[in-house]
Amino acid sequence: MAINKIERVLRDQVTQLTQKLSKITQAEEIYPLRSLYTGKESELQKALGLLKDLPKEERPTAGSLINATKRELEQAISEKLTKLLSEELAAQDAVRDIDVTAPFHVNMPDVPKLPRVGSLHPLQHEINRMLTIFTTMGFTPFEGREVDSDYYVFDSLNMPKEHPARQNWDTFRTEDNLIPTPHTSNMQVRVMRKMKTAPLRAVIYGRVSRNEAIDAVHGHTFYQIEGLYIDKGVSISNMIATINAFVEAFFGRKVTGKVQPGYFPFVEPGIEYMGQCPFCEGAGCGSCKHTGWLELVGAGMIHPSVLREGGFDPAVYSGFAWGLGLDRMVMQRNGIQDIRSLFSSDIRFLSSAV
Ligand code: FA5
Repeated sequence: MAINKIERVLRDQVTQLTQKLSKITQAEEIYPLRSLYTGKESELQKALGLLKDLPKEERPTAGSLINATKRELEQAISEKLTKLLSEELAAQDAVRDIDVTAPFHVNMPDVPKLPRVGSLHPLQHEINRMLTIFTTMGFTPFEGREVDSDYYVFDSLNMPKEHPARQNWDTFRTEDNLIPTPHTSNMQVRVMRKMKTAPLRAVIYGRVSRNEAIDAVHGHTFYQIEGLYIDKGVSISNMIATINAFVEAFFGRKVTGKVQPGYFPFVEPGIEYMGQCPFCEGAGCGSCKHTGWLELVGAGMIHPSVLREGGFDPAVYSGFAWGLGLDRMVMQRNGIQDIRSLFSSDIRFLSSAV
């Protein structure tokens, strides 16, 4: 082939490619053109193969013509590709609402999602918070027992056999006559015997079970946090101040509290600590059953027989104890309507509750 014929073929290639590129609207249509006009089977490559058949003096001119055409073809392809890709990205950005603070997969829906990372159960999260508050106040944490003997659950707490108050903590029994603990108070005497010396400040968290008719605020299995404080000259006002300080730290705001009499055989006197409902501030709402108050804690001054059972002389020492219902406080703090949600395995609830 003569040099002018090669020149014509190459010019024709440039014209053809320019026309085709002008009609293309999608970046992906360009890739086949690239191989057609610059790949191994292209006219350009064939022209290169013909160089050896040209007269020697024409070869440099033909060679630089082929190289110049190659650059021209590649440049046309690359400019068009860049233009189409940036138009496509701009179009995607226009319809996509970009949140620059979000994890990357939120803005890039085509990218596979990051694996789900687990989180603490809402109850465990709140147990940790409560324990942090109490340890900051100087209390030593203990874990309760889920199964215990008749002695620790009842007798040690001033409830001998046939005591009618045992019915308040009706529960189940194993065949070996062990009791799934109905309250964390079973740990009181055990902790007193373990710590032995005053001042004694202990907080016990545990899962408890009761033979209970279940509803939105009653579970058959729930959590309690028990507290014990024993020293010389401990008074009921120390107890109320301690509970007040905890409740305010837990809810993160000032909570008006009130105390009303309550009966528990292991304390004298016994009280129920009511907090003004944090949702309606006393006006009355669904969360507080329209009373304006929430029963937060059962508490009282430790009964002399229980102190004695734990190894403390009631003539020298006094102290207070409380038992709070963790689930109910978590419900109140987080606006959770039904205690059963805390035992469900609904991942949407579990990952959003706290
Ligand atoms: C007791 O269990 C006493 N041991 C508390 C105590 C400890 C009093 C130390 C004095 C000294 P009570 O049965 O009221 O008390 O339960 C305490 C708290 O547990 C209640 O205020 C409530 O918040 C929670 N609670 C009781 N029953 C249930 C239930 N079925 N479901 C969820 N929470 C419950």
